[in-house]
Amino acid sequence: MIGDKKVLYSAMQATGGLHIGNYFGALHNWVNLSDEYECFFAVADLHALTIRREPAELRKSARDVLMMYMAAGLDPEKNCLYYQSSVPAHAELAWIMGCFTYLGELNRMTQFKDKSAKHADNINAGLLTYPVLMACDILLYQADAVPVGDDQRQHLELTRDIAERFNGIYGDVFTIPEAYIGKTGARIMSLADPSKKMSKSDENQNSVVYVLDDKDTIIRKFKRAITDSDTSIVYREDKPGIMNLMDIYSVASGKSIEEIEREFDQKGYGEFKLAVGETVADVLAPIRERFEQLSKDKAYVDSIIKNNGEKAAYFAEKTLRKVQKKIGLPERIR
Ligand code: ATP
Ligand code: LTN
Repeated sequence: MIGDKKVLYSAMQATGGLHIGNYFGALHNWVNLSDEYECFFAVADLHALTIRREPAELRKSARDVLMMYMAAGLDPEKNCLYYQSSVPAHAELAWIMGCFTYLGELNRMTQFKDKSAKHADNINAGLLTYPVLMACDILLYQADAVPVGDDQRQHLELTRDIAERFNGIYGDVFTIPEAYIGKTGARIMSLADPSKKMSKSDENQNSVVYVLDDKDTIIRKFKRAITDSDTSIVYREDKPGIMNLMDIYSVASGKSIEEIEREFDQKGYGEFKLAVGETVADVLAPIRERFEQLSKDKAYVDSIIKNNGEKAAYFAEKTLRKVQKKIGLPERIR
């Protein structure tokens, strides 16, 4: 708790532009929850290092993600929007908590297995210890709730296990966090292959709709989305492409799946895809506009990065000191 509010924490990696999976699966929920909680939203730039990056590109991605948080409606005066790398406590606690995490646990993580297969030439230790750093992000702020997409569920379970293990030895040091996973939009699939999640790193860029894509591009991508040889718009397991489009339409329009089935009864895929494209484009247009305005205001964004980085560090340091004391490390000299 901070004051009388529960704490909410989440982050996104600084890897390229955000797509509608990131937006509808995560960011959109953050905005809806932000009044209720004391919120910390980080740009996970240390996590982004697990994949080799051009320095200029990493710098740009990190800033773009932070501006996207603001453009999507998170007020930086009320929510702590900051760079993970601005707060050294993340990396320090990660070393300590790594000593409370088993190799077997890390080896089991599906994201580790997927990313190792994808980047077989660079299976670095960071890729394996990634969930430990993520756990520390969350635990440093004593977070109660962590809104993420479905793919992060396993990492959240590991976070709880590590925290409970630590608390079991040293007493109640950490709050045990709960994952918050939205009902719709938690798993947006690729438009080219509905068996895979939509991902920035997908080679086929037509399968990914970015928050900053313009209206024509968005509509074109939806028109090309893979469906099936049937014609009816119904939500059924054997129609994964249509299910995905219905999920996207539902979360973008606020309509239920039943309402959508009724709306498109007797109508064809062409009409449906156009409606999905237009609705998504309309939701994203104001975000794009605000993003463009923020891109021009360098001094303002710089001041947010600095002030919020300091605010985050204040809370994170408190937890880190407590942990150091509990485990028997000496008092810090500075
Ligand atoms: P990549 O696509 O390169 O694997 P990513 O987009 O999964 O990266 P992050 O930027 O770290 O990685 O994800 C940020 C948030 O977006 C997380 O909460 C994650 O669960 C959510 N998310 C990512 N992809 C999707 C998706 N396809 N559907 C729903 N939520 C998603
Ligand atoms: N691994 C997460 C990003 C992330 C995160 C976090 C999410 C890093 N630290 C802390 C929630 C809480 C991902 O979405 N790929």
